[in-house]
Amino acid sequence: MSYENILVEQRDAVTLVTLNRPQALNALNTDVLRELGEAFASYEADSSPRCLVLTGSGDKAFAAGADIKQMADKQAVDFYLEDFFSGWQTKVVQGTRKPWIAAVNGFALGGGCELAMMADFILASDKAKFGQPEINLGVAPGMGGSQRLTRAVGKSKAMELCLTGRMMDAAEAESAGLVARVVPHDELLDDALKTAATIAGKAPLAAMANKEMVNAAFETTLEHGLGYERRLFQILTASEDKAEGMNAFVEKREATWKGR
Ligand code: DAK
Repeated sequence: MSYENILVEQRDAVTLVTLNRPQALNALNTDVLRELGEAFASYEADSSPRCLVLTGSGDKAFAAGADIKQMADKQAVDFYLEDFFSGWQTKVVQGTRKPWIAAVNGFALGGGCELAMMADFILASDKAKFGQPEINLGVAPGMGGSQRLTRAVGKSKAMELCLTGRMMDAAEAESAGLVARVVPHDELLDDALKTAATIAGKAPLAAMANKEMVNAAFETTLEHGLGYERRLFQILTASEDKAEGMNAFVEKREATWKGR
C-alpha cells in the first residue's frame, strides 16, 4: 500500500510508522488519520510484524495536534456529517490488539497528545512536550484527552493542563506517569525500535493477553479485573507457546514461538 502522509517500513518483526508532514509539524488531518487507520489495519491483519512504533518526522514534532487550518472553516454540521476524527480510523488505532509504542520526538499537542496516549506506552525524547492546548482555540479535547490524560496523570494535573493550555516537558510527563521512559533525543528511535524488537521477540499470544489485561484495569473493578486476568492466564496455559516457553526454560535454550 502506498501512502502520502505517513511512511511505513518493516524492520524485521517491527513496523515503523512515521507521521510525515514535517512542514506542518505533523499536524493530523483527515488524510493522515485515514492512512494511519489503514496502516494499523494492515499491521493487525498481518501475523509477521509483532510490534509497531509510531513516531513523527523532522526534529520538532510528533504531532502538533489536529490540523487547525483544515478545521478553521468547518461548521458543526461538517464535523458531524464527516464524523471528523472519530470514525473507523481512530477506532482501528485504539482497538489494535497487537502491541504498539508511541515514540514522541517533540511536540505532542492536542490530537497529537491524544494519539500518543492511545499507544500501549510512550517513550519520549528529552525534547518532547505534551499538552492539550485546545482551550486556546476556543474548544476542548475531542479525541480522548480529557479521559486518557486524567487517567494517566490524575485530575489535578490534567485539569491544570487542559484549563491553562500549558505544555509539560518530558521530565514532568515521566514523573507524572504519562511516559514510560525519557531518552536522549538522538537515541529515541533506536531505543524505541530496540524496545519494540524485544516485545516482538516474546510469545505473540502472551503479548496480546498482557495488553488486554492491563487495559482491562481501566474498565473494571479490582475483583472483576483479577478474575479476568486469571481467565486469560488459564487460556494461555493451553497454548503451544506456553509448553514451548516452559520447556525451553527447563532445557536451558531459547524458545521458538509459534503464536499458537
Ligand atoms: N495545525 C496546522 N498547522 C500547524 C499546527 C496545527 N496544529 N501546528 C503547527 N502548524 C504549522 C504552522 O502553522 C507553521 O506553518 P507555516 O506557517 O510555516 O505554514 C508550521 O506548522 C510551523 O509552526 P510554527 O511556526 O508555529 O512553529 P513554532 O516552533 O513557532 O511553534 C507550536 C510550535 C507547536 C508551539 C505551534 O506551532 C503551535 O502552537 N501549534 C498549534 C498547537 C495546537 O494548538 N494544537 C492543538 C490543535 S487542536 C476532534 C477530535 C480531536 C481534535 C479535533 C476534533 N473531533 C472528534 C471532532 C483535535 C484538536 C486539536 O488537536
